[in-house]
Amino acid sequence: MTAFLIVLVIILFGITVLQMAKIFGMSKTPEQLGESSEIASDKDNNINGWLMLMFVFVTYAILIVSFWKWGEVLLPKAASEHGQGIDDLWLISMVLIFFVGFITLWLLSYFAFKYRGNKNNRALYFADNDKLEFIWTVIPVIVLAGLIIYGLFTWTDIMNVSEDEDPMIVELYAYQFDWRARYSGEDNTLGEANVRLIEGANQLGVDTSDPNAQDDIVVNELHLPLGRKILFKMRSQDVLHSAYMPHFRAQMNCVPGMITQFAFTPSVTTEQMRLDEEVMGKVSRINSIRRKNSIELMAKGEEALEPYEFDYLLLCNKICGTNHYNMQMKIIVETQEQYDAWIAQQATIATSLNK
Ligand SMILES: [Cu+2]
Repeated sequence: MTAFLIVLVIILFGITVLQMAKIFGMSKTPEQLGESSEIASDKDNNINGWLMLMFVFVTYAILIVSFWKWGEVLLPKAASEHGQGIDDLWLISMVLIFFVGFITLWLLSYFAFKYRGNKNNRALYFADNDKLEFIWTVIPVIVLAGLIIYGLFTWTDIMNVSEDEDPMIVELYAYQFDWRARYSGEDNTLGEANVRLIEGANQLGVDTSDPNAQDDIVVNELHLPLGRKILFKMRSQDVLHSAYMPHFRAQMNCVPGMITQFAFTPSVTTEQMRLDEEVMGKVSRINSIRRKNSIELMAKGEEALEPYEFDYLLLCNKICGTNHYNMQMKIIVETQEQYDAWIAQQATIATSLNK
């Protein structure tokens, strides 16, 4: 250890000496210095100036190409009532960011180019300008305050669930690495549950003696009736997960030991979404990739891929372990009648666990 420290001190001392030599060199007058390769010549300044200008155009070009080439992978229209609010907020923020970014990037690069070093130019001594500083402080303050206030209003609007809306209560249960949904049944009240009660078929640890739990229904495919407000109660069995339903613009963390919630009203059925032009375009692009891969697979004697059909998904958006990427559950939005017919066929806790 001592030897290491001594070596370290010697190295640091060497660096100090080198740095000091450099500083003394820089403090020499031009006459003492003569022509030195350490000092930028007008040729160097020209090259750097033009590079700065090219940088801004290359950045703009990359931006345009990215939008043109990958714009189609963005999410389709929102499938929930509050979704439009999120999309508007997103759009306004992005337009502002791109507008300001576009201008500031241009100013930065263009000024670096315009005022590139030149032996015949002298720098202007410019202390400050109160008016200019006032303008560039006040404008961002107003814009940011407006954005934040608008965002807060949108957030409270989405997160406040009033009793009169009479939301349907559904539990989303996350575990490594899958989801289960628990419908609260006729009474619209979930029975008590605790991970300590997990045993055998009682995968979610539902308290089977709780009267409220008797009509609860546990499923691995989420069906939602169109136009009905759903209040999701999230639980996690093991680690942090995040219930992410991108088409509904909804996301909430699932935290072990506590219940979090998020509510939304589905506004587009799965059938309707499949007929949406944008979604149909995505599906056909995905299927053309799958067809190409299928040809390769069949050449190797393997099975071809099934054609893809659009479905809403519940995904996990917290890196929760090795199979996180595949932690998903299908969501089907359907009419009230279709939903009623489906739920009537599902087994309640009373029939499946308390036989
Ligand atoms: Cu997860």
